[in-house]
Amino acid sequence: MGALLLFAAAHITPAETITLSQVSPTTTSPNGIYRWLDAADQQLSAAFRNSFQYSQASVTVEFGTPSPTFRGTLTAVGLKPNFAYQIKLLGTPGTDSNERIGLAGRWWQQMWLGASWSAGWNLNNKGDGTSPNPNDLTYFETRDMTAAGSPNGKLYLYTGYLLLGYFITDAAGNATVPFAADSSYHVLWSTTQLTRSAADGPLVSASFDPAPGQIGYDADYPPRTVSIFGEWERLPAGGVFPKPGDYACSLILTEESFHGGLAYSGGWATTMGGSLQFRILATPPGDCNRDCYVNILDMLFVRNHLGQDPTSNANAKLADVNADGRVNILDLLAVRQHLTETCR
Ligand SMILES: [Ca+2]
Ligand SMILES: [Ca+2]
Repeated sequence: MGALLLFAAAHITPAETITLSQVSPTTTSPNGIYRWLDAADQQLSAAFRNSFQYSQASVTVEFGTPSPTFRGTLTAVGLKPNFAYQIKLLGTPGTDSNERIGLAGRWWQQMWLGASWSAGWNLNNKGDGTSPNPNDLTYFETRDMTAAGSPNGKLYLYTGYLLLGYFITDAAGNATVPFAADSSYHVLWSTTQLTRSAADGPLVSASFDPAPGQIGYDADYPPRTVSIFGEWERLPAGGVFPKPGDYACSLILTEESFHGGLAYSGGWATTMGGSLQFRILATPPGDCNRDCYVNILDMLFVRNHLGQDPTSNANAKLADVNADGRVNILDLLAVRQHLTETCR
């Protein structure tokens, strides 16, 4: 049976492309202050501060839909140079997509003050990484509380967002970044601030040597190599997938401010964004490699992770087909039960 199933056609995902445009810097930011330091905390020039506009940059996002994982490639030209950005999915409050995004990511909470919504804040208790996340419990406990006169009749306005990827631009402010909504991050850190733990996202490094005349600089700085990583929000990195379904939401780029207290450190300003629609397919039980087919490759996948702790890494979690906390022969049998099943 193996040979036939092994050569089942790969799942074909049509591609779509959107172009991002400048959006309000206060989106999921308490103050929306722009950052004018590169990823090594070196100051960009006054001339650049006075002339740069995100409306001058060009960012396109190509993504596949329908697909078992929302994934694609972001191509940016003319962002800030040597600069760290977050890639986020952003929900529209009150929609199903918003709730699914928040349940994979984070919650931005605004309170009705009688005449307007508060600027807002993040729910910030991610617990130990197991589900349910304490922030989700707060969301469920308070999302239906009412307030007379508020635009939605509710006391709180919840915006779900998912920090799913990150990158550093080159000296021209350009970047080409493959991304996948398979991880959930809290915020980014530089390795000069915090040591990356095994549970955090991958290191992204960049080397640059700014000098007068380069875009954004009028000072000569020494060569620097910067490494950043995403602090985990939900575990495991590489194994957090938004629920299947139809999504109507936005994809946004946020400046990473690294909790800086320096002049021009910024405040996680949102820069550019665009609305998009996509469908995340439900993978069948036993489709460990998430290619939409249950076949011999999934049996090999389980075999390669036998004995591993499903909480230790994303692949071991995917290999625990019956979700009993162990990867063993029962998972191989579970895959066999679902052989030939496909995505819905
Ligand atoms: Ca598969
Ligand atoms: Ca198992």
